[in-house]
Amino acid sequence: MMNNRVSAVRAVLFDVDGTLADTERDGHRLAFNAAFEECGLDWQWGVELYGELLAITGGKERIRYFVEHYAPAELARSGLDGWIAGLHKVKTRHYVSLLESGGIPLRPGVARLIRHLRDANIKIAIATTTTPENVTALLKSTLGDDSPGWFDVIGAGDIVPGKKPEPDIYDWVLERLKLPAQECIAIEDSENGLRASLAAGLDTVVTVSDYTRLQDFTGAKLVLSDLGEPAQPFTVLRGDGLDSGWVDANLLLNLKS
Ligand code: XBP
Ligand code: MG
Repeated sequence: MMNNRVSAVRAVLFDVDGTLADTERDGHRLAFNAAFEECGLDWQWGVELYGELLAITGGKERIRYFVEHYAPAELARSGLDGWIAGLHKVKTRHYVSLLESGGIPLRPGVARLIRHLRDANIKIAIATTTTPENVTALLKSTLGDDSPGWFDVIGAGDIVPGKKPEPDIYDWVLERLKLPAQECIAIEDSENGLRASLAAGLDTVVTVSDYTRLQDFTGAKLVLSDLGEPAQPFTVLRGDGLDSGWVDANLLLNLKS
């Protein structure tokens, strides 16, 4: 049998929502609701409904799905796409200000792994469906003002035609990294994200979040509770955690065997 083992991991591609931070339930959801209120809509996305709506990636796409299924009278609006885009802009303003107030911390192990990869000269990149301003605001509010510059490539939002589970954003980032997928690893939290990373040819580690833990992670190299810290080791949900308690360059390289 051919040995596909690579001698190095050259880049780690991070998803954002659910992976870097638990942003959905108490971040994006609240920002959507604040935007609805500001725009005079009586819509309220509860925790459970939002879990259902998360199957649709992209905030504008999610609003459209909601209109189609829960508020179809709005479909008669002229310029529906523009109206949704305007509503989503208001949502982004609320979300960014929530982040700027320090509202959402990084998940366990995220800051440690990012710093460790930089020290190990392994490139880091972002591949997300969310709006670019959201990524910058999250990174700045948690890792400091210069942290967006630590990333070799940040791929976000509408720069590609197909959102996850399409592989487009991962393909876009890999192209800019100028690296083959075999030399990289993706870190994801959701089934849609995993489908996207696998379709781009990336070995993927999944760290589950509250909304995603029951999803189908077939094809992931490793499914973990989180990235782990020496003082707070991860739990392995699927795969071989190599008796380690936290994700580091060594563990990622071992996944390549
Ligand atoms: C998650 C998403 C996004 C966010 C909301 O992206 O699907 O749509 O829920 O952000 P990922 P926007 O897991 O790829 O980071 O409203 O800006 O789309
Ligand atoms: Mg995600």
